[in-house]
Formats: sequence, structure tokens, C-alpha cells
Amino acid sequence: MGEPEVPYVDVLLVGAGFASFTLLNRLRKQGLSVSIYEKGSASGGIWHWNCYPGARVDSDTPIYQLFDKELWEDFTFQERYAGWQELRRYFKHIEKKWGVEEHIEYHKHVDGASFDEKTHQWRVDCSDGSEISCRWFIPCIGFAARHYTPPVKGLSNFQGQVYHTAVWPQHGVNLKGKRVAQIGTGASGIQVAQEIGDSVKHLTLFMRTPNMCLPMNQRKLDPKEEERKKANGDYEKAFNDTRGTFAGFTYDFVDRNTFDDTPEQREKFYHKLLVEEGGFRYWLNTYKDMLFDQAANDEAYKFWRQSVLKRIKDPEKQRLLAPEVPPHPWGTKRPSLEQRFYEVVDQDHVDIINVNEDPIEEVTETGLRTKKGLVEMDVLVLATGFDSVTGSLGQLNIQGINGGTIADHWKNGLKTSMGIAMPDFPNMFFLYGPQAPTAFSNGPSCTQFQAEFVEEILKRAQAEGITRIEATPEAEEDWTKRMHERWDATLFPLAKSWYQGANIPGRKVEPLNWAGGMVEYTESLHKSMDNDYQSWKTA
Ligand code: N01
Repeated sequence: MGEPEVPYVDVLLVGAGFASFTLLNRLRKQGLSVSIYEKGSASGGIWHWNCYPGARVDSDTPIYQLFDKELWEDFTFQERYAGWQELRRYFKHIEKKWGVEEHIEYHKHVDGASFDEKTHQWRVDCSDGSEISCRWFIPCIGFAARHYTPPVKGLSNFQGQVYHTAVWPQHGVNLKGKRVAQIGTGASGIQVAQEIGDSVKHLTLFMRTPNMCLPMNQRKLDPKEEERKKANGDYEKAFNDTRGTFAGFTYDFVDRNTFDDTPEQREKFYHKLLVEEGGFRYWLNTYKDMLFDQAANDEAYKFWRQSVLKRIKDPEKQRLLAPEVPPHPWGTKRPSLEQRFYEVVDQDHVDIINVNEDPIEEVTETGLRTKKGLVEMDVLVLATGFDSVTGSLGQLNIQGINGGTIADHWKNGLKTSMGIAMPDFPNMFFLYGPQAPTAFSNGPSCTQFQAEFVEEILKRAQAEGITRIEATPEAEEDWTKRMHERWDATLFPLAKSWYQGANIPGRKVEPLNWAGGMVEYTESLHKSMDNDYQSWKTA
């Protein structure tokens, strides 16, 4: 008896979220056979895993969805910022509308892959022992597929429950009336705290860096109004607008520097962005020098701080949450969008401990001991984030043609060609990963533009009989140099952020996301195929 035959598809996509759904629909229209392997039990990508209390997206309607009329014609989001339940309903809608379920296999955890130089195909292994071959191997696993738990001494001694926000139990957890301690105040931590803060018996927030949150200005959407907007072409316009902006939102930095305006004009402008409009506008629709010039940035911090101080009564909490001297330039760590966060944590039954002033020493059977004392708790919430951006792909045993895994390829520093491919890894593209606009973008915009490029390159390959495509080492070197240049021109290097891997002790600190904006990014992708595939080797 010979070896059992390994199944084959033209394209294997890993992960069932925005990126892979966009690609699936485009590539199957080209006549390619396409499968999606998803390790979870349902589609939704991050929204399958992100089901902690209060989890919702920080991009507003309509741009946080696939840019496809067929889909938005008969699905209308109910809130300006959709929550995880609604986003899951949206994924069900896509599945039904596009009939994609037959392409997806759930509980398929891709462990590793290697490229066959003879057949120009990838052989992909899964943790259930199965294998599959494919011509094009496209991980779409995002930047948050590997969560991070800090090495807190004694964690396993705790007799209560411990939950990490990134792998929150799908059946939910009842925290009402409980004494909860929470480590972390990033995007996940802010949302959990404001959601559970009113109903728990006691909440202690262990904070390392204050989050410079922005008001979300959440609201219910009027279905009739949304239908009117659709009929008017407003949705199409919004999607088109995302193509011309830095972060793939509908708005961009204004063409003015901070000190071009008088103090009165500035105050009015800041108020409009922060208080009247809300969302990310104070970050991404502001003066064009805010993220580049320290004095300009200080002005933004001053205004932000004053507006937050007005919302907190407790002077100690004012000091902790909006200190006079900021820990980093404003907006160089991801600002969370909040709803009542400051009011919720200002209550007497909520304590905030800055772990830089009062470090965590250990977890005991009943609580968390800091230098100053023991905090008794029933439940510990870890909102401690991810081995972000590179951790997702870097954890897989994907072998390059010259030996070594992706992690080996990056051992002396992160390098990719345009944040979408790498030499030594032919016929492999990755979406929403390292050295792309990823964390500096609206997710569906980034994946849409990357998917358009992959569609284009595979279309050409099909038409020209090309079976192997690989980024050149020169293209990788050039992109990595540009990555650093764009990053170094900003104030981002001054923050200890996950944007540069500084959240994990011992990890190399380097830029992980493209800071040159979406427009330059997409232009670079498409130009790379000019002059007979100038940035690619083909065979
Ligand atoms: O993770 P994070 P996240 N001791 O890394 C703290 C996206 N996202 O899950 O700031 C004490 O931001 C850490 O402190 P510090 C979004 O892009 C989006 O919240 O590093 N504290 C920080 O406060 C987001 O930015 C949405 O000093 C420790 C927190 O833990 C990204 O995912 C929702 C510590 C980790 O925050 C990551 O968000 C959720 C230690 N040893 C996520 N180690 C939405 O769109 C870590 N911390 C709404």
C-alpha cells in the first residue's frame, strides 16, 4: 500500500476573519480552489476570541466591515461601534450570503509548513495529524494570535478564577458581586473595567501605564437613516475615502501644524475633535505635526489632560490617570476609546494601583500581594495583551527553503518585503501582519488593500503560467530600511509600547508596524510588480 494521498487546494488561507473572507471571495472568482483552516469553532477572527465583557471595536460604522455592496446592502449595524456579539452576527451573515461555509474547516490548527522545491507547493501540517498541499499559502492570523501572560510569581497558587481577556470563556463569566483584580489597562482592560465596574463588589486595577483614552461617543444607529445613507452612496464614498488616508479611516490629519493656529483656534479645534466628534479623531484627524513634534504633542496632551481631570473627583485618581508629566508623548501608545471609564473608576469601590510605585510581588491563595499589602480577590482578570504582531506568525513552524523558521528569519531583526512576503518563503503571503500598516490602520481597510494586491499578483501568475513567486532579498532590505526611516521620523519610538515589542521583557525593541501611512503602502505594493515584477523572483 502506498502513502495516503495528501489533499490539494490552490490556495490555503489560515484563520477565518476579515482578511481570509475577503481573499476567499476574490480568489474563488478567479477559478482557484480555496480552503480556510480555522483553529477555533467559528468564524470571526479576533471576534471569535474577543468575548470579554464590553469587547467592541474601536472603528466606526460603516468602515468596519467588508467593502462589498452585496454584503452591506442587507446588513445594517445597530451601533456606531459594534460589539462582539453583533460582529459575530455579521460573520454569520457573510457565511450565508456568500455560501462560504463549505470552504472552511474548523478546529484545524495549522502547526507548520514546508515548501517543496520540485512541485512549487507548500505542504501544511495540522495538530490533528492531517496534511494538505497548496500552491499558495496565505496565513491571515492577524497580529494578536498569541496572548501574553506576565510571569507573576505564584499565579498557580491562586484558589479563585483567573481569566485572560484574549481567551475569555465563550460561555461568559458572572462577575457580579465579586472582588475582582485586573492587571492591564490597554484596549481590552479599559473595556472590561468600564463594563464590570458598576456591578462588581470591588475592583482593583493594577496599572503600569495610564491609558490616554478618548471618548467613544457611542450611539445607536437609526436603521432608516442608514438605509438613506446607503441609497445616497454614502457607504461607497466612505469606503473610497479610506483609500486616501493615513490609517484607512474616512478622515486624515489636517494640513496644518499645531502652532499655525492661535491658542483660541486650537482650543476650539481640540474640543471639536475630542468632545464633539469623539472616536479616534483626536488622534488621526488632528494637526499633522502632532505625532512628529514634541512641542505640538505637549499641547495635545495638555488639552486631553484638562478634559479628563474634569471627569474625575478623587485627586489621587486624577494623579494616576492623568499625571502632570505624561509617561510618553500623547498618542504614541494606542489610545482606547472609552464610555464612562473615568466615572466608573472614580467610584469608592474601585482602587487603582500603579505597579511602578507599588510593584506586584506575588499571587497568594487568596489575593495579590504588592509591596504595600495584600489585595484579596475572588477573580483575577489578565488584560495583559499579546506577543503582538510578530508573535502570531513567529510561533508557527513554517520552514523556509534555506532552512530555519520564520522566527529564525527574524532572529537578527524583523524583516519582510512590504509586510506581505519574505525571501526564502516562496508562494507565501501574509495579511495584517508585521511591517504593514496593521496596528496603525482600520483592520478591514488594511486587509482589503492587501487582498487586492494578492488577487492581482495571483491573477497575473495564473495568466502567465507562473508557479513560484518570491520576494527578492533586495526588496526586503529596502522595505525594512524604509520601515525604520518612517518610524524614526515620528515620536513613536519614545513610548514603551507593543507597537515596538516593548511590552514583553527581553524582547527586541524594533518597529513592528509600517508608520508611513496606507497610501504609500498600497502604492508600494502595486509598484512592486512594475518592470516585470521588479521586487519579485518568478518561475
Ligand atoms: O493589550 P495591551 P490589549 N504588569 O498590550 C499591561 C487591539 N484591541 O489586549 O501599557 C503590569 O494594549 C500593559 O501595561 P503597559 C488593539 O489594537 C482592540 O489591551 O505595557 N501590567 C497594558 O496596560 C490593542 O491596542 C480592541 O505598561 C502589565 C496591558 O497590560 C491591542 O489589541 C480591543 C504587565 C496590555 O495592554 C492590544 O490590546 C482589544 C505587567 N507585567 C484589543 N504586562 C478594540 O478595538 C502587561 N501589562 C476595542
